[in-house]
Amino acid sequence: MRGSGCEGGPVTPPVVVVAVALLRGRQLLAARRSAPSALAGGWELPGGKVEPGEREEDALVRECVEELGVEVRLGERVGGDWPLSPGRALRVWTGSVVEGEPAPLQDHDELRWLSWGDWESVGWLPADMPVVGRLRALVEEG
Ligand code: 9L3
Ligand code: MG
Repeated sequence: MRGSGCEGGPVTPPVVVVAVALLRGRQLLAARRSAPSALAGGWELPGGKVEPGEREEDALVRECVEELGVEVRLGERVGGDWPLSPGRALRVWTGSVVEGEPAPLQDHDELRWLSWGDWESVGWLPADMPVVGRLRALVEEG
């Protein structure tokens, strides 16, 4: 019965982290983490943990207000569950800024709109790297 969820022991629900690939034409917004120290200096697609009872898309819109100070409109999902660490999955949407100019308000110390040719020019966090690859294919398809 191992892994079937029938052992009766404590079950840790999988943690979902949501992130957004903000696009402006073919430019992609990359955010450099300043915290926690283990991730500092790594570049990511902005986002964060979904709170209990919160819809994933709502969490992502909230994270963009908190971290970047902008209102975003979400587009399509990019892939399915991207592995993050044991028990945690990353779910990604495309999006665009509908109000405001992104600023590094929380957990980031730099933001960069990467031109199409520069998408691989930053040191993406390991979890985000394959997402960026898939996203390029999606954007290229139009
Ligand atoms: N994470 C990885 N890639 C991303 C995001 C938004 C988050 N694009 C990882 C970093 C943290 C965890 O997920 O270990 C939770 O993210 P946050 O709530 O600290 O932003
Ligand atoms: Mg975050």
